[in-house]
Amino acid sequence: MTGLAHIDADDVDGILAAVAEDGGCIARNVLGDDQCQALLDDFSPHLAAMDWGRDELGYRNDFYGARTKRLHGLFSKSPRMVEVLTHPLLLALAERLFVDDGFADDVRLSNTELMVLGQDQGVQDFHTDGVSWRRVQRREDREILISANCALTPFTASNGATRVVPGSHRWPPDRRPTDDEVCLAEMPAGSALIYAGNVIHAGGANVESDVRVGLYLGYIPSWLRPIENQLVTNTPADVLALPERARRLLDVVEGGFTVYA
Ligand SMILES: O=C(O)CCC(=O)C(=O)O
Ligand SMILES: [Fe+2]
Repeated sequence: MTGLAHIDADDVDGILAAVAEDGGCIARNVLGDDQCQALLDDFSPHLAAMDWGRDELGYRNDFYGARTKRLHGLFSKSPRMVEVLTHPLLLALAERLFVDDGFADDVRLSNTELMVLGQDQGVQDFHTDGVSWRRVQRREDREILISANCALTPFTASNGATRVVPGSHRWPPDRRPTDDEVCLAEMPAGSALIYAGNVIHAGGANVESDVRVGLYLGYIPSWLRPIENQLVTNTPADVLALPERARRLLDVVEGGFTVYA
């Protein structure tokens, strides 16, 4: 299995072609070193206050794993999140996939999640992220989700780089990958794994003492229900203070109902 293509973040056409062909690729230079560090600094007190294997509300989630920490409500935790949310590459990808041909009038964020893998976290079960809307996923003959997993620390073979199955976005629902069909999303900090909602993937295993930190953002057509309610996970005043484009991405639309989107 050849690896995922590595493509510069300003090559939107190249990234879209790789997503169409393989179901995903690595976008280079999405975030700068200073942005990665500032985001890590902003999130670190929240991570320090959490136990491994439990979410912020104290619940276990077997799908996530026992040696991971997952943070939500990221807009109240870091003022730098708005730059990532409105990153020109991520908006261009979502608009080209969902808006340009009239599939939707606009795009929305489904959720953001800080995905921290600690030492001894094992591999995650293979899945697609589009399965969150499995009835729509089955019905639509196209992607309904485009995701970015931004590396805030390097992703390596031994610290849990995401496992991706190129081409699986076009597989029948019951096909399972064999080991030789799996690629690792190894990348330096500042790169991002860009992947389709229908592509099979899973978090890798971390056998290192350092944590692996991925910042996930998923974008959907505006008529689909986001899986995170940003007005619940964040302090509402923080969301309302964001610029208009960002608020709209978070489904805060003045006088509007998403049903018209
Ligand atoms: O941690 C990762 O690299 C991927 C995690 C993932 O795919 C998920 O939780 O949906
Ligand atoms: Fe996933």
